[in-house]
Amino acid sequence: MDNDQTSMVERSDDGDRSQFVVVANRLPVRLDDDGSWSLSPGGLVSAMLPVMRQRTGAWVGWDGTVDGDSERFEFEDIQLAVVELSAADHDEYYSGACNETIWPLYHGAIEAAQFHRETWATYRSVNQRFADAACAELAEGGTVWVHDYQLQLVPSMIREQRPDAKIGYYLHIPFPPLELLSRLPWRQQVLDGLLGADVVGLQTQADARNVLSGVRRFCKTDDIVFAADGGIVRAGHQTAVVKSFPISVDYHSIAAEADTDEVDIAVKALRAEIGNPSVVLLGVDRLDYTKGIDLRLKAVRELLIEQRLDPRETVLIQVAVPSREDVLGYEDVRNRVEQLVSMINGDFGELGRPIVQYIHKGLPFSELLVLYRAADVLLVTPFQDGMNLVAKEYVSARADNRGALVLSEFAGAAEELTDSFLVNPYDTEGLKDQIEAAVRMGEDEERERMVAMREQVESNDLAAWAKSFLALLAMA
Ligand code: GDG
Repeated sequence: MDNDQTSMVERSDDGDRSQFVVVANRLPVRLDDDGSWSLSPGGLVSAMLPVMRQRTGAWVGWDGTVDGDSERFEFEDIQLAVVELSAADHDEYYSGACNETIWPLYHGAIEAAQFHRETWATYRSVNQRFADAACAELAEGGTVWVHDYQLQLVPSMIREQRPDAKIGYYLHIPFPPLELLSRLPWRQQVLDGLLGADVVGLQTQADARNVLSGVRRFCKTDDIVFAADGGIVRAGHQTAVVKSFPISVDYHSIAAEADTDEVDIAVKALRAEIGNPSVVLLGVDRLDYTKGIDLRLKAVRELLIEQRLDPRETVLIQVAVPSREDVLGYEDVRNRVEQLVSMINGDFGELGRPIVQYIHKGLPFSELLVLYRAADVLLVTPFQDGMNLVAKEYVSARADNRGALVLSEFAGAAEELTDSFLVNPYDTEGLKDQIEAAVRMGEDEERERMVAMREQVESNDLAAWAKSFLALLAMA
């Protein structure tokens, strides 16, 4: 991580307050049943924890408990400041406004988005509490970095209280095009909320353009300048830079961790355990309807039916991490996925030898690395996805330059990983063709594609992402 950033992230003499504060819905840790804290899974934590480990500062967020009474505490030298949620906040802000309104709308409305004035009122009030907690942590003239779709109103709420602060905002999911954004009754509030930041970061250039189109259509501004990867908005005394910063992974640490004798031994043992098939396909996702898990199972099933994949030589490992089980749409996708798993195994498996090895739980990251190294083809087929870090982790882990990536055009990663097998996940025939092409390609092509993708991720890794965002924010 860049050393010249450290001056602005030192813990200050300003009482207990910090020069660098991250604000996200969730803290990087969760409370386990036995009362201990462990890392909470998901893309935002995977990305931000290494960034925080390189600096001193505070992280403001919810600890995952409802009606809890956690206080401020320290984890791996990070000051954690807890924002409490009541049962009503959880239902209305988290399950309701965040995950039944914004999440589906911003992911292309593949599930119907719900619009309820009551849940939106709670979204506002909870955002205000996060903003207040952030201001309480932030030292005079400090930098605050607000994250993700749960906290879109927080930048302007901080700006109101703390004109001295440098405020950054980063959205981890896609930002919708005008025709979808327009449906949101609170679209102007959201955009005004974001424009409280000095820098508004998005995953892709398309997302940055969508924000600017929304601002042009719905906000009062003095001036908007458009550039290739974003633009600048001026309104009154406030200037916001809106720009794409494709998020990434810690390439070198993943590459090193995946390239050891222990991992080699574990990979051989795993492949032997599943019957040494010639083709190992892999999916790793939160069990979310945006990820297209059902779609890839359907494609694999048809390839087996059409004898384009040999059931004696094919295994698909699907890790589906439980997620948001009480939110609308999640039980349905779980049912669809599990029905397809049963159909494939029932029709094509043998006793003791299922085709789909389905794991409905989170695994330690060290085990994910073994899966990444063991898989001939990774299937990443979301209908819509901000970036998809799993794709970049897989590429980083393949120090052997082997393996292939089937990647949805609608994942942010598709803007960068152009040597993958790109697919339109809505096109089942196209998806089947690309899976088959990835399975059948020769070794030279496999190496060529993997080397190119690894170079891409190596030169645009997580450190580069954080550095470029914070450098621009420092100039604000
Ligand atoms: C959001 C956006 C965007 C997964 N299973 C296990 C596990 N994981 C880790 C992976 C990866 C992360 O979770 C998943 O990240 P993704 O990017 O694939 O997806 P989301 O959780 O939806 O993340 C996404 C991201 O934010 C970052 O901006 O890319 O578009 O939706 O790091 O390794 N980790 C462990 N066990 C598991 O079983 N330990």
